[in-house]
Amino acid sequence: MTITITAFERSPDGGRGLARDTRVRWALEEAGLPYQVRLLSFAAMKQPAHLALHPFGQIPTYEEDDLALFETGAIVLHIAAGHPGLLPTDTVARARATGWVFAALNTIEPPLLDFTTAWLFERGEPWYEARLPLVERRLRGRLDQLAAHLGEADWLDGPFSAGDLLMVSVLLRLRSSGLLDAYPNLAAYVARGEARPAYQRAFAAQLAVNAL
Ligand code: GTB
Repeated sequence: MTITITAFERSPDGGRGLARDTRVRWALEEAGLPYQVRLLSFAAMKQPAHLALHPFGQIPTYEEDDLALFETGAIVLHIAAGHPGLLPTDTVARARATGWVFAALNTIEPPLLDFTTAWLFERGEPWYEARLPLVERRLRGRLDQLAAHLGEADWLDGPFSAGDLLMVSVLLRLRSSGLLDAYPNLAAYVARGEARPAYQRAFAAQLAVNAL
């Protein structure tokens, strides 16, 4: 079985690991699966060959024999379903861990993206001063709840899972804002995720592309 994923030929973050191929690389590393990477320019991502794999012309995609997938959550869940280490085998525990995959992508990531988009890209807009506190308040509300749930635990629900992999990946995007400083347990949670050897390998692999 040959696995091929797609990634930016040149990531806008210069290799800080924030593009979503890092999440897929991390899952593959946790599962111990070798993979190849097809690097794409922004122009190539909008060409028919890539649109046939990803209808929205984005990265990452995942190809394995005759299966082609897009959407990071679906890709991570597919990897997790077939290999130990990312989802519990017990049916109930597995369902709960899957819930955290959706919580990361559906509950935490949207307000986080609203905040980071405003903070990074909308400073020049006439409504910026009014919008930033609004999106920050919404995000802090979710972070308060997430921090309360995590408490002093290492991971969100028992052992490390795909839900943690995606939650840590989502939270990592807050690093430059300093917002996580107010949540020591979430900051420590992110650091625990980053310290995993599989994350380190994934990060190094995407950095190697962008350091070229
Ligand atoms: N819902 C999809 C998924 O989860 O797979 C979203 C995929 C997505 O947003 N892909 C982005 C993309 O292809 C790259 S990851 N964008 C190009 C386009 O839409 O034309 C998002 C991303 C990009 C850059 C940074 N960065 O530089 O910090 C961080 C995250």
